[in-house]
Amino acid sequence: MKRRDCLRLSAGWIAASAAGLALAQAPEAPQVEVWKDPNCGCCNDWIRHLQAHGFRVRAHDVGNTAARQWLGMPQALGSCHTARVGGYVIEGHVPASDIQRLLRERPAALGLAVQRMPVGSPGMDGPEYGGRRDPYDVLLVQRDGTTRVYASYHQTQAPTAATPGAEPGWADGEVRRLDPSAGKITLRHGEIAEWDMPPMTMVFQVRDPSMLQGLQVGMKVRFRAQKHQDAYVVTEIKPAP
Ligand SMILES: [Cu+2]
Repeated sequence: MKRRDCLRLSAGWIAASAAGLALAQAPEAPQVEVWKDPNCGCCNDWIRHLQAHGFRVRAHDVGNTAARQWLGMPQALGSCHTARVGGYVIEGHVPASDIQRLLRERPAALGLAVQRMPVGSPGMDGPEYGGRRDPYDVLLVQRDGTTRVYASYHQTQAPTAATPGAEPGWADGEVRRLDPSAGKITLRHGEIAEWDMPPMTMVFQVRDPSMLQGLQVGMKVRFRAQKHQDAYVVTEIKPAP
């Protein structure tokens, strides 16, 4: 329901249901202060995304229009939540990895913004959206309101691996471990461009344990996966041709 609230918020900024929120994280992690509507489900999902990436979050459930204004973020770049971390202002569903990069590189800027609420951005992703991923940009915003593109996501349906004969949307991998009782598979995979993920071996959930039937360790496979709140779920898998 939370995500549907989001869509309602985007249509008319109408609040729907309340959602709880865990705030405890490791004390050494950077703290993010977030201003948002108490009923914003996708704001809470974005906060969980930040927490999963090691940020501590302190939320103010007072709406974000006033905060956006006094923090100097242009209203035209507005989204459902406004945040402050390490002296920078963050507007909207900015990926945690871009905030980490911002804090590492520390450019002269006001902060980062993702305008409106693109489906497929962190907190606006997952099965509730049917795996839809709209293109969006993360903008680096200067104090005078000018912007430049800091990162782009989902701009093309580019092949996910540089392997000859690669299929758009499919990643190449090799089965390293099968765990049907837990519904998990460990895959060594090639680059997954749409997640900006280098080749690595990682554990995936599978949509349905029956998908693991017929697979063997060492087998080369092609698979599709979806990101759902920082977990990766394999939705389709087949032997590589
Ligand atoms: Cu939102």
